[in-house]
Amino acid sequence: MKKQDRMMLFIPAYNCEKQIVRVLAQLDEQVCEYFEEILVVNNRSTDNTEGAVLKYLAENPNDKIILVRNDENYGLGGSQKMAFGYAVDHGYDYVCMLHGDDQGNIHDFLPMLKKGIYQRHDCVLGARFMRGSKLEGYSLFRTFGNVVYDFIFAFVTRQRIFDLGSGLNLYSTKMLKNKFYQKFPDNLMFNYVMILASHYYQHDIIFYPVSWREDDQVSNVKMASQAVKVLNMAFAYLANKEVILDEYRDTPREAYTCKVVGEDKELL
Ligand SMILES: Nc1nc2c(ncn2[C@@H]2O[C@H](COP(=O)(O)OP(=O)(O)O)[C@@H](O)[C@H]2O)c(=O)[nH]1
Ligand SMILES: [Mg+2]
Repeated sequence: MKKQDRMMLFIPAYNCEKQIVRVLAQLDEQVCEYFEEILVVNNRSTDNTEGAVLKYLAENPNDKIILVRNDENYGLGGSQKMAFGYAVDHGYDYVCMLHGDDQGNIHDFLPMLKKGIYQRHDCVLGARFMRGSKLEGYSLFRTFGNVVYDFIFAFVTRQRIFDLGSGLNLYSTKMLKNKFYQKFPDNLMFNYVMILASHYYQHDIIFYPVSWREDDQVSNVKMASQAVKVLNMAFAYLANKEVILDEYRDTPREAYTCKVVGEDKELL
């Protein structure tokens, strides 16, 4: 008999005091059944994100949820590196990410988890631009821009791409163990380089349609400047695959660590 898969969820959170409680409210019994542990990763928010989580937990105790704070602001990519390292070190088989700003819904992944689809791939990437996806509050221009970029990355990586980086993904820790991602950008471009890396390292990725909404969230993606950078990255990789081994970070660091909020306990 196959042993039970050990799975954890992490929720990167940065300045989303209003949205994070709605994300926590998504974590009902049905969801918690799949995850042994749920790490809410406060990436040094400057608003009351942490207070909002603590208040929610005081009112709705859930002993699977642990609130941690990164030792520095690591960006979204850095927060993922921290959580990936944590998942590997703690013996998890899979690590799932759900953004803390309540644009996605973890319930979209439940049928996929139930069917065990993740067991046959290195990662399952939530896709906003695929048959079955649902978008709310996204302009036609933005959707079109994303689809064009998906095509460009598909051309570069010779596989179908339906999203360059949504906020709901699941990774097998087998693929993460060697830390191939360590020098990837610490910012929001982390996931774009992960797509290029899937080609370089021949990861088996699949896309799974999810819903995504934008209502009261503030996107930090600076669209125009990022769009150019991302394009450059894709074409640099097309020209020379070995660029994937380069240093992509502005501030290279040795380690990505965090502590449990309210305790001095080092978690990594
Ligand atoms: N922008 C940003 N987001 C972070 C950071 N650390 C964690 N996050 C979380 O990462 C998620 C994605 O960021 P967001 O700006 O909403 O990007 P987008 O939704 O992809 O347009 C949000 O849930 C943030 O709370 C960080 O340093 N910067
Ligand atoms: Mg967002």
